[in-house]
Amino acid sequence: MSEMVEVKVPDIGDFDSVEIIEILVSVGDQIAEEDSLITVESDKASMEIPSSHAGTVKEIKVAIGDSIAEGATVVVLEASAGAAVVEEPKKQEVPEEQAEIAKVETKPEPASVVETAPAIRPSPTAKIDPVNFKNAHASPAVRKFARELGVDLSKVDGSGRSSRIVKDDVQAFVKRVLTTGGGSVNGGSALGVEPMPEIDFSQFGEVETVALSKINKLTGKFLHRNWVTIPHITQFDEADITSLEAFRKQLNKEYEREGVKFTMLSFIMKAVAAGLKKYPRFNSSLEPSGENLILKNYFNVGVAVDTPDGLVVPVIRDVDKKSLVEISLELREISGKARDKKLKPSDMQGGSMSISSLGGIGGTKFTPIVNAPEVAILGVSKAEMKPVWNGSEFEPKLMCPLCLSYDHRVIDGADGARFITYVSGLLADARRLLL
Ligand code: CAO
Repeated sequence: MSEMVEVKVPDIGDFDSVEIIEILVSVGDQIAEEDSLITVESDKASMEIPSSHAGTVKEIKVAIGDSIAEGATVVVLEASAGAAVVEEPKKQEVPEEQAEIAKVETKPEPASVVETAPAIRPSPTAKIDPVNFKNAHASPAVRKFARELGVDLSKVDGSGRSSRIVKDDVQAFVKRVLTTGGGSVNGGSALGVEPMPEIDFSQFGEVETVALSKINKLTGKFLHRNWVTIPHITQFDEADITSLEAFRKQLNKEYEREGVKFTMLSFIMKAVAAGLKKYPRFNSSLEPSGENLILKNYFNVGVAVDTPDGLVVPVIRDVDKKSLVEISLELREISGKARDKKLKPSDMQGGSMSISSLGGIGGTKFTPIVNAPEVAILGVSKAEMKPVWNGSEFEPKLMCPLCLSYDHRVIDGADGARFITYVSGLLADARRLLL
């Protein structure tokens, strides 16, 4: 007759208690002796607690976040017939991070961790950076799983506690790569480029290491993805905003007492919303399968805001329906929220197209990166007085540089030129913005 066995935490070395960060089995699972049950983490290392018996999991006695010590019951098993019932748990060595990686391999690891990956290897040139892989926040079981699939864990976003990478994250990453045709499950190495060398810059002079902010790291990943996966074109133009600037100044005087300040950006947002109405492909997203285009009937404009922690892009909704006063007030409110770190994730979702305005800072032109899943972004640089030929003489005009980057899979060059010409035409004749 089968017997119920309580599997307990073995001797875990120097630790009084360790925290459970992952539960690797479910009630009803059939497990073999030595199969991992949970992952625990100390301040030095993470390790898996194996089962002392084979059998069926009947009850799980612990939860993620529990602190447990030697002798605590982890699961209750119905031991398989004939399985030896061992009363004393086996001693579990606490591995260092390096040892932990080696331990999960079934055969000795060669110099580069990538060489053991057998399953999905879409690119023969694909390489996993062993240092980044080692530093990823994931349990040994997840590392093993990732290595089997050839996934570079440093490219995977973790959804577990403290951004820990769990098995589902690895599966979602592989699925995404396969459906978007990203080429390689270990990211940009499908491009066949060499990894960046690690250089000790202190050999050249004094240096300081500064941690990137969370926003820096997140935007860095998204921008990198968008830069390498979207075929970008940037189309330039200059809008004559001479009369618009005069109108803006007049409005600012009129609305001073009401506390409303109009910047050029509010007008540009209105012009972009009008451009999206006229050229609906600019207000779309490409399905990840590449089969369909999703056209949107809302006109929400994202605005890149420079904050001390990095770049964020809050979205102002229904710009087509809002007045310039409403847009100006909302722009001030949302950029203030961005700088005070008060934006919610939903404030940054649902954009039709984004605007990145560096007009208040300077520079003549730049090539903004499309904020996917949007398909276009308008860059705005600093307006300058320039002599413009009117057919008989040069006239001084305030010219505002516009830089339209778009996804060439969705938008043809001719439409890119039409869109930017339309937007700069609207800005040149402010009355048309009211239409
Ligand atoms: N040409 C000339 N002057 C301009 C201008 C332009 N295109 N755009 C703005 N200005 C002026 C404004 O009128 C204002 O001057 P006054 O005070 O005399 O009226 C001044 O520059 C400062 O404007 P602002 O930058 O504070 O306000 P804004 O509405 O133009 O922009 C915001 C708001 C949030 C977009 C901006 O503050 C910001 O963060 N910009 C940086 C965005 C960024 O980092 N983009 C790069 C992303 S990488 O693609």
